[in-house]
Amino acid sequence: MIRSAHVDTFARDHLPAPEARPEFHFDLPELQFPERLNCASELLDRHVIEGRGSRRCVSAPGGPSWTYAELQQKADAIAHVLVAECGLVPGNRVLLRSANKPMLVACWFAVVKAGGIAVGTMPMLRAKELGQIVERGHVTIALCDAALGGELAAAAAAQPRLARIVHFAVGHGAAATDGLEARMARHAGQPFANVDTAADDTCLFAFTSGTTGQPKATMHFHRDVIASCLCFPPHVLRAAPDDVFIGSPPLAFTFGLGGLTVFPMHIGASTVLLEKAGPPDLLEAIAAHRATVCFTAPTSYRAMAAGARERKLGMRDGGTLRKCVAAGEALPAATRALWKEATGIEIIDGIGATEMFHIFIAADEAHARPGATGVAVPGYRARVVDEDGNDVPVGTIGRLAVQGPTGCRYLSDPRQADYVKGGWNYTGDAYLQDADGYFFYQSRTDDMIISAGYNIAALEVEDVLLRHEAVAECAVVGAADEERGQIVKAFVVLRSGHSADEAMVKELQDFVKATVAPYKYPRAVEFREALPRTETGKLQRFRLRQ
Ligand code: 3UK
Repeated sequence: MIRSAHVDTFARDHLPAPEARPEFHFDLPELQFPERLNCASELLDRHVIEGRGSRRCVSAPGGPSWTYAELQQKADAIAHVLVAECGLVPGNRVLLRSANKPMLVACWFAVVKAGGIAVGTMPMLRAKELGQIVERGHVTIALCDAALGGELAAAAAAQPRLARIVHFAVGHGAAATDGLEARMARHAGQPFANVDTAADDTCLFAFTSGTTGQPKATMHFHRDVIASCLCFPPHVLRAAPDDVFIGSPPLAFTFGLGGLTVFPMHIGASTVLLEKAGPPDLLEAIAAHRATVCFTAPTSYRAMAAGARERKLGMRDGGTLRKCVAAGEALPAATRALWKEATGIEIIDGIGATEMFHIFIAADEAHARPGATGVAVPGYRARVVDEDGNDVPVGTIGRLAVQGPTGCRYLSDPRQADYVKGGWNYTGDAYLQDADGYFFYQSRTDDMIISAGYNIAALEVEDVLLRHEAVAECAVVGAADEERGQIVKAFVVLRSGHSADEAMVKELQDFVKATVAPYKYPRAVEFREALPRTETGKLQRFRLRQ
């Protein structure tokens, strides 16, 4: 066994048992890793050593703009604070609490450099959820934006384990002398020697965004982070060092950590972090920062389309934007078409998962097919299988199973056995594969609607509804029905200027019947002001079903 650098062995002690782990594959020649690897050295220090220290690395509107060398200095100073003042030893968990901003990136690197385990948390979480994370992850130290200190303080009051909280962006006054920046100043200019971690030492816990309730902690190694950088980014995204990345997912979500920090930094590119990244903010920031690569959710592209056209954001129209990645939920063909019209850009759809760290099935611009997610990303393999794990015939709906250089490791959780079976990772998605090998998303395995014996994919009905001019957003679920078992029920958010009345219900039902097989039409339509979403932008269908 490889010698771990972890003095605190909590993570290693709570890995899934060997027989419960997925199989890992390192077939690509570039996926051969040395025994010792600290991913911060690869992503940050390497650029400074190789003479790229003066390149722009991370910036924020109205906030700082740091080069690689500057980020390294900040991260090194924070690493010294963690070790010398907070008593961190390798393997300790450090909770990070902040909106997306450069200081959060510096804190993440500090933890990883020091051999700690970074535990990202979504800014919207409250004391109760933060407490669960502290408890499950045995978290002892936190670095927290002062603006978000209240809920964490409340969590800490109930969790004596969390003994050290250091705040940043405290502002002036007495409290500031205790703040992270004042502490960093005491270590300014002292390089930090990264802890010589094993490639299979855990460097982060990512909590699943949980559309169903109880969060699970996934564990990722230093090696996993770099492996992810070597699959989707070079083979599908193909961004370049001059690209400027931007987007909306929180860095506590691996979609955001990859797309907005780890991927750009792996190639020496730069990233723009937004504290607020709703569609209007993101549009504005793309223009202001001349961003070229965007990572956000399908709904966000839909909401930005009109504005993107007006502002001429696409390269076709003289703007800078050239690559757009959508993930987190299925990309409706209607949204792909709308964005292409508005910007000239073919969206790169990709399915990823917290358990897998990042995207494992995708298609680049040249290979995109409406309605399909894509094919297995080089480095990964994917199959559609039945209940027993056998391949189903082409064109048949089944369960998606994947393997690659990354995979699911829940921190001591019996649900490991639900996600990993026979060495394969089961994402919980129903897919079909066509004769060309393309994977078509159908639904979560638990939200296929079965109505009077018909299998109806919610996504297909949503895609039709989204093509109606009155529909801003929609969600389709199965509602219990005595006669049919389930009926198709649509929750619809109308665009302004349309009235939520019986005539509209009829119009939308007729519209669906006229576009797809009539048995798929929503027998129930309910109008809403907004749809329930997680902080990662994922629709909470279970809340609509209740
Ligand atoms: C769904 C998609 C259809 C799917 C994620 C990119 O979403 C991410 O991670 P989560 O753990 O959720 C995983 C689940 O979300 N999903 C994600 N992308 C797609 N469904 N088409 C897609 N393109 O149900 C999957 O099992 O929150 C996405 C990168 C990193 C991530 N963590």
